[in-house]
Amino acid sequence: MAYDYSDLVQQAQQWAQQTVNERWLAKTEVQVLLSDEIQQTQTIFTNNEARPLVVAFLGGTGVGKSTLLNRLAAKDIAKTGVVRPTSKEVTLFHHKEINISQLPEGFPLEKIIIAEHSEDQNKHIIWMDMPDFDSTEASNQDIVLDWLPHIDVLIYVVSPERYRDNKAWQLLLAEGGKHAWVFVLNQSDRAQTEQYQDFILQLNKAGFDQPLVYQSCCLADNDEGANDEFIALQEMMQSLATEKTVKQLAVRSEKVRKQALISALSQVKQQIGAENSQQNQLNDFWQTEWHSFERLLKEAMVLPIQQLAQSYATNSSDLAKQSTNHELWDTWAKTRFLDALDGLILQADAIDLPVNPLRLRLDELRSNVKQSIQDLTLLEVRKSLIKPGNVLQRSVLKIAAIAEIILPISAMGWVGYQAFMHFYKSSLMDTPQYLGTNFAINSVMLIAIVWLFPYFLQKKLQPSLEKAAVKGLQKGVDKSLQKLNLDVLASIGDYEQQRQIQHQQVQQIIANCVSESAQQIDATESSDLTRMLLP
Ligand SMILES: Nc1nc2c(ncn2[C@@H]2O[C@H](COP(=O)(O)OP(=O)(O)O)[C@@H](O)[C@H]2O)c(=O)[nH]1
Ligand SMILES: [Mg+2]
Repeated sequence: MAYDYSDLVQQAQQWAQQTVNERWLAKTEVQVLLSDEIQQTQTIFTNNEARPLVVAFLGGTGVGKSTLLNRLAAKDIAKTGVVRPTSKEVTLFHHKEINISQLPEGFPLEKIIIAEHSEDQNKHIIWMDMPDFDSTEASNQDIVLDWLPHIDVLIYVVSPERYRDNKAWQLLLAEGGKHAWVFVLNQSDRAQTEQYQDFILQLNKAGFDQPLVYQSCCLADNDEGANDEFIALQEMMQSLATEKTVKQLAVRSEKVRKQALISALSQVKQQIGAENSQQNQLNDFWQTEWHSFERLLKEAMVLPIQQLAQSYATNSSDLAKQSTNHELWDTWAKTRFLDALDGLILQADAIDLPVNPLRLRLDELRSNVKQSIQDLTLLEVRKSLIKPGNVLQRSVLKIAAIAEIILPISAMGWVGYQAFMHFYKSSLMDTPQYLGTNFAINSVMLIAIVWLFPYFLQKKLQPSLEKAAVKGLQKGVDKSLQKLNLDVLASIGDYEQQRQIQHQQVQQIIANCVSESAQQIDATESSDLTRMLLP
């Protein structure tokens, strides 16, 4: 599907606005898409299909543009003069049946003179006289530039002395491809053959292989018979002013303008950085940055972790309050982390990536770091304080607790049984007697040992709360650092993904600009027309 130029401009500008809003690019970086030249999409005619050919005299001050238009009109419609700058306004000379319905917005009406005629031979042409392009008044140049997109054929008028060194020549070099050009060496009464030949040579150099160059002399009394091809120029333009030419030129100009849009878009596109993903490069860089940060931080955290563990162990209410005097994520840690992030941003800048959206994503992250570290470490401390020690420690403790009850009871039972049995047996035989002092001492010792052993075990194996808190804190710090690292990697991933999307979007608009089958100018059909165009 072929898009209209105005649609494409709209697409491009919408995209530009969005990239600015999302901080991918600065306003100044998309400025080229907002230039007058790109933005100019209106036409001066309501019906573009059957519009007349717009032909304008362009050139430096005093070369005779206004004189030429007056000669064409056979009356003084455009102001002429010898004082610089002469013409400050645009003069339009057109058939009364042509309806110039809507002049583009912002065109200063007081700078437009419109003269109508009823001559049929000029029915399909709007002739225009432009303000002097090299005049000292800057507004003159603006007017010319504003009108340029509405003009099909530029008649570049020069005088024998000056045809290369003025601003109009610069315009020809810069905008040559966008228009059809016809050249007039006016004031031929004062020209030398060499000047005419040199002018053609210069045009060859500018890219016109066979430029259409007419000489003219506008003196009322051309006594010396100076070269004057003005009538020929007029007739050539009249024969060319067909619907087909207008259409061909319009198609060509649209194509050229689309090309300009493509180059503006490509220029802006470069500002979004390399087309292929830079994620791996950023990730790698971040990993090295992260490793040194992590090592440094872990070394620096040994002491605060111990202090914090102590305070948790001695005063467990600190855990509930969520606040202690010891901060793990202190200003020092925060500054080191910000340094690491800044390093990443600098790296992105070094490989020509737009840094603002990356900074935006990282900013979001850095504001949450403290809270997230605090939450995670607190959770881990609680977990490890609830279940202090390791599995072996905890199972031995359990066994010891059971043994503390079972062992003394069994020992006492056994001692009681022995004492009873001995007393019973001896009473059956002769006189009942006790087991004696040795047995009593041994029994007391046995009971004491089986009672004390589990107690001792429990006492010794009881895990220290402080150690448990240290373990919890370390685990919490490890986990939150791991999470932090992953968060940064995710930010990089998201940034790169969005950057790729920006590329795809602008690439799509560029693809839309490539018009499918722009009508070519048929060279055999109109050689004059092809001579007017830069290849
Ligand atoms: N000798 C000579 N003077 C001319 C010719 N055409 C125009 N002039 C004079 O050049 C001066 C500037 O002409 P003008 O049409 O105002 O130039 P513009 O600034 O290009 O519009 C006027 O004094 C004209 O009379 C010409 O063919 N020969
Ligand atoms: Mg003038």
